[in-house]
Amino acid sequence: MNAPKVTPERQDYYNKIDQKSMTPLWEVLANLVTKEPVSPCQPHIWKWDDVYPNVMEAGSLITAQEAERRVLILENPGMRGDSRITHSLYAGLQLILPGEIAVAHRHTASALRFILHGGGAYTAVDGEKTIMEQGDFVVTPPWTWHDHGNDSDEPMIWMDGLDVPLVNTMDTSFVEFWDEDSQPLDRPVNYSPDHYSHNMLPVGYENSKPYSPIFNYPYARTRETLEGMRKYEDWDACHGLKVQYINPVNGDFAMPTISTFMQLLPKDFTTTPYRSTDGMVYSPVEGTGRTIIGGKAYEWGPKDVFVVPSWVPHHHEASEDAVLFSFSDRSAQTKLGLWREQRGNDPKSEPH
Ligand code: 1HN
Repeated sequence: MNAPKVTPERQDYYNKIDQKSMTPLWEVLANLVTKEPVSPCQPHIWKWDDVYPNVMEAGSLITAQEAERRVLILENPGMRGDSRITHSLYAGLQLILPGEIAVAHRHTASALRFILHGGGAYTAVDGEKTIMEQGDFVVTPPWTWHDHGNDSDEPMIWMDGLDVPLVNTMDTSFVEFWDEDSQPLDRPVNYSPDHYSHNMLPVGYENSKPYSPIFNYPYARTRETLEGMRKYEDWDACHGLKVQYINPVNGDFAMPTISTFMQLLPKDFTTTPYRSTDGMVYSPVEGTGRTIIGGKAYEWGPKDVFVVPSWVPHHHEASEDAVLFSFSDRSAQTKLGLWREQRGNDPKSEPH
């Protein structure tokens, strides 16, 4: 549908109502309600070898304490200045050097950490500490106190993923700071995994919270899961072998707004084209390959980060056995009844 013709009388009328903070819907309707998603998000890859020296250089310019969080934002080239990697999500690379701490605070935004480099630093979440290793997926749910510290002897770098743009769209941002640098711990390390990560729950356990009681999903167990499942070779044409991280209490995603996944693609596997309404941020953990996004190839390897925008057809080609972590806002989209996907490139195939 084209917008109706703008006659001089109509223009005069538009100018008049403009003074009263009104505007005609028929002039903007086609841009407002589009036939399919139109995103300012662009496909992009940040190569580890390229970004790593810049992240390390920040370590000599500012302390974690002074910065509050020493992070380089991965800013989508289509939305420079907006602090976002997709339209709804934020991502950044955080550096914490040996002996440093990142002070305790809490906010309504949900956060994930995906550990890229180094090991042995900790995150404390609402009174419990977890030690983080490469490939671990760590959750900081909305409004939980969290601080980080590095008691190891090596720098640690992880990817932060947050729903800040989504939270800000809804004008629901709050932040609070703990009086001291670190929060007190009232449960021992491993309390949560010992209680909730073995397909069992204490009798009478109730979780009224909209997020998982587990806040570290260690890579060793994720990898073991994928390795167990690969024996059956029941590869999904679009995803190879892709699993989602869940809240063990109700099977939902680990957080209310952000979904996280891990995926195994065997050597020489080429997936069938696919698209979904959730723009997806990937970070390969093992192996090399390429992803063809909207017709252009993006070559990836371990610790790179790349982004596939909403509704852009893409497929993966693994050169070696590859393991890819990914996250998106699917958890929010499914709850709101918005999420759609389309498998294959048959134009007659209806999205569902
Ligand atoms: C935050 O709280 C952290 O806790 C990292 O490590 C990145 C980006 C935006 C807003 C809050 C953290 C963040 C953040």
